[in-house]
Amino acid sequence: GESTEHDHLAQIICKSHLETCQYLREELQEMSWQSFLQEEVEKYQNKPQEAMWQLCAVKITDAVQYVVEFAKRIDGFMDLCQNDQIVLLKAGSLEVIFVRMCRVFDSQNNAVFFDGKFASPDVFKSLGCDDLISSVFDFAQSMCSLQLTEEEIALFSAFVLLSADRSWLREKLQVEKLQRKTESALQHVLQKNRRDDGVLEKLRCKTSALRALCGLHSEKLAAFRTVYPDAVRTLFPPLYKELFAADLDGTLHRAP
Ligand code: 4D8
Repeated sequence: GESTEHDHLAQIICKSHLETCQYLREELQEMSWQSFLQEEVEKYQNKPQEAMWQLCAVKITDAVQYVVEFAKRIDGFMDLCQNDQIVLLKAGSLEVIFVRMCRVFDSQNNAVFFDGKFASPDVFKSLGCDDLISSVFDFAQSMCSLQLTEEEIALFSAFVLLSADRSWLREKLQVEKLQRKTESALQHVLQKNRRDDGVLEKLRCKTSALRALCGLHSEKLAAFRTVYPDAVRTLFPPLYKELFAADLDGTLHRAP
C-alpha cells in the first residue's frame, strides 16, 4: 500500500545518502575536538586569495561528485532526460552540499569539518567573502537546530535536488511527480518520528534560504573572476567551472 511505498523510497534514498556521504556523523562527532590550532588558522588566513579560492573550489568539486553519485541512485532520476538531469544537478548540487554541511557541523563551536579538522569562519577570511561565509554558517546553525535524523536529511536532500521549478527543465511534470513522492515520503518519516511541530514547513522555508546562498556564491565567483580571470581558467577544477561559470568556458552548453 501507500505506506510501504513510502518506506521503500525512504530506505533507498537513505541508503544512497549514507553511501555517498564520505563521513559518518558518529565518526566526526568523536573527533569534534580536533579544531585547527591558531597557527594553522593563520596559515589559511595568510594564503593569497586565489590559493584559498582554489582550495575551496577543489573541496566543493569533490563534494559535488558525491552528490552526483547520490542523484544517480535516486529512483527515477536516471529515467529523466539528460537535459533535466544536468539542469537539476547544476541548480541543486551546491544546495545539497549546504544541506549536508549540517552533518559535519559542530554548532557549539560554530565550526565545520574542512580539510581534515573543524574550521570556524575566520579560517575562510582570505576568500574575502565574509558575508557569504557568515550566511553559510548561520544556515548550518539553523539546520542543526532542527536536529534532523540521517533519514530526514537524506529525504530533504533528494527533495531539494528534485525541485520542479528550476529554469530550463524539459519534462517538468515528471520532475514534479518525483518531487511529490519524495515530499510525501519525508512527511511520512517525520510523522513516524513524531515530529509534528511544523518541521516540514520550516524545511520548505529553507529552500529559499538555499537559493539565496547559491545566488551569493555565484555573485562572489563572478566578482572574483573579473579580478582573477586566469586563476579561474587555469587553477579551478573543470567541473566547478562547468557548474558555476558555464557561461565563461563550460562544455555543457556547447553543441557536441
Ligand atoms: O560532506 O565533502 O568533505 C564549504 C566547503 C562540506 C565551503 C564538505 C565544504 C563543505 C561548504 C568548502 C568551502 C561545505 C564535506 C567539505 C568542504 C559539506 C565554504 C565549507 C561535505 C559537507 C563541509 C565535509 C566556502 C566534504 C562555505 C565557499 C566559498 C567560496 C568562495 C568558494
